[in-house]
Amino acid sequence: MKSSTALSILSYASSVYGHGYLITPSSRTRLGAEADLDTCPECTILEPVSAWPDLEAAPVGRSGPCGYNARVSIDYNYPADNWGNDPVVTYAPGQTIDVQWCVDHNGDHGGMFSYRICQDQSIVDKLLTPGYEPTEDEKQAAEDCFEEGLLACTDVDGQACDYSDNCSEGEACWRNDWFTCHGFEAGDDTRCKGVDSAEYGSCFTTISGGYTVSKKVKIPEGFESEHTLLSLRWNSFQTGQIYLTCADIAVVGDGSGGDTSSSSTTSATATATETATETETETETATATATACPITLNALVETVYGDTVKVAGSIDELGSWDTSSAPALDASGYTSDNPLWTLTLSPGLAPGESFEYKFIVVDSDGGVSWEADPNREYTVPTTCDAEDGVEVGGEWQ
Ligand SMILES: [Cu+2]
Repeated sequence: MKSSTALSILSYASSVYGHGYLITPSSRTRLGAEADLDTCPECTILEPVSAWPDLEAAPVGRSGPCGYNARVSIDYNYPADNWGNDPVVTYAPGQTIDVQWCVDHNGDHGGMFSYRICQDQSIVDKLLTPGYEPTEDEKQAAEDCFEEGLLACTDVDGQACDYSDNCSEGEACWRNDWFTCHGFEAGDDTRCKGVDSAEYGSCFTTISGGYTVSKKVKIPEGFESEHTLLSLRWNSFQTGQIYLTCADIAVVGDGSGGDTSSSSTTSATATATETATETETETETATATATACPITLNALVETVYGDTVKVAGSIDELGSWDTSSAPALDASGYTSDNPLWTLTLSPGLAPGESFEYKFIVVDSDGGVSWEADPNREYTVPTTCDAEDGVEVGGEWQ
């Protein structure tokens, strides 16, 4: 269905607050909010522009592929103290990953959205250089590259890819390689919040509380980068607004984070190869050690936005009980039904090695909550599949 109301609604666009931003992987904007520097992460808006029906028509201007938040005068297109200096997560080439953004209750403008990766490192590097403010031309060149690197909905096996209810066949928005929010006529489950139909407040916004919007995308096969960007572009249907946000990620042979439904044979092979290499170096010192065993630590714990779950334990890999050295688990598989935080130690630990550990929750102010006694204990089995490894942990205790 095509609606003719888009243009008339445009006139009150500036008075409609709300909107949205990328939360998984953790975007620069999210990090800005967590650092209390950005008091409205959902307000990084490119406006007023033509956002519909041609999704790629509007130039990005100063917003660039990572966004400019005029409300707090933050340009997210280059690193600052609290974002942009390191990848927040590592994926593997060809991996299917969970991605999620957060739409504000008062600013759910419907429309369509896409995730993109620019494979030209020299272009992305312009957005990765601390202190270097990219020009509008450089931002646009980057945006053009991101649009070329669309991570199509249709690239993920089994994922439903729909056309927008607010678009008619023949219009430029009639495409299902982008993701679509629901139309405006579907009762209460409308628009972007209708994608997940998650609970109110399932993610953090400052205006009136948010709803998650979750999808899967596939990292391109054969693409690797030690530091690159994943960018979200959401084109509003209701208003002349586009929302741009990006997250710093790495894409390398074995990955380590967001490991959902990783079915890529290349990544499995890469992991096995690296494990073998690592083992060779270990055997120089340890005699006749079998291959290292990858240990996946799973914690089922309900957290609030801004919390991080970490694992502290008796061995170096777990920070030797020092909470500031404890590695963080990854929440990219977290849902309200299955509040899973996970971390894989890879290549892993030596068979027979024993350790103790506890999960901890670190809140956004740095406060640490420990699991109850006793410590969890684990001994790595003497036989271990070097690819699958073992899983330990469980529900918060
Ligand atoms: Cu808005």
